[in-house]
Amino acid sequence: MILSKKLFLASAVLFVLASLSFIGSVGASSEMWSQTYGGADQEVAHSLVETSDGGYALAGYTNSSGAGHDDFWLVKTDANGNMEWNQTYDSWYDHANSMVETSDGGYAIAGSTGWYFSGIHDFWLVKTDANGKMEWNQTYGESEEEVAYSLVETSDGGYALAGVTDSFGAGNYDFWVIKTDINGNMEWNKTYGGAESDVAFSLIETSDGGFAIAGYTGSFGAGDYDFWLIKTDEHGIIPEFPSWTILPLLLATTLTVIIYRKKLYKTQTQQSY
Ligand SMILES: [Ca+2]
Ligand SMILES: [Ca+2]
Ligand SMILES: [Ca+2]
Ligand SMILES: [Ca+2]
Repeated sequence: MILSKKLFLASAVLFVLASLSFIGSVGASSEMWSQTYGGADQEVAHSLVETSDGGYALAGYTNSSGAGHDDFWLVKTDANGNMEWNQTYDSWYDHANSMVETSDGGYAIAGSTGWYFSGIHDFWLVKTDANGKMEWNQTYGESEEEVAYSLVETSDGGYALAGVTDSFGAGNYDFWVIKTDINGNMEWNKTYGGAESDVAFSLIETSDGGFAIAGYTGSFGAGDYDFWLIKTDEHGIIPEFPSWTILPLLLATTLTVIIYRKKLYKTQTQQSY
């Protein structure tokens, strides 16, 4: 009798625990969902942010909507992934690779625009308002391949983009970093690389106001491609041993040698008496 009572109690406890874990799992599953966005042709998302209103923004390209020939595609959803609006941006063949929600509540989207075949793209930067309406756009590049893979809004309100260039630098693809003002006007640009292929995929503004850029290098490292991380100052310059320190160091060394030799001569002269 006592045993069956204990069994009953144990079963009751187990039942309550099982029920609680079931309720818990139902609660957790309600947080999970999936959504698709697109038409009959190709849509590819390359960048995602959680927006300040608790929703999401996705950027990539679409072939189904817009002007055709691949357009930048920005999709804004609510917290459950329900599309609130979407916008396409067309220049030519346009692939968005990186997107940020900007401090004014809008969006900045970076990628490439150009002919379908690789080799003659340029960086393309599109700035929109909070509803995805284009405010301005800028292209950067020359006759060879340029593709932007990474974008940040900088602390001064401008933008920094990183990617690859074949028009400038040491040849055979180099890191290319562009710093712009708040309207996308280029303030400076820098290339980093050697004779082989060097491609930047990610850029951050560092806490000291400089930049760190990562990608792969075929020019340096242990062979084939290696991770490559570059740290620069706020102007994209890699700090080196400052050249102005060389002359004072040389003068100080020369003076020391002269004084030492004079002392030595004096000692030798005194000893000769
Ligand atoms: Ca599709
Ligand atoms: Ca297009
Ligand atoms: Ca180009
Ligand atoms: Ca190179």
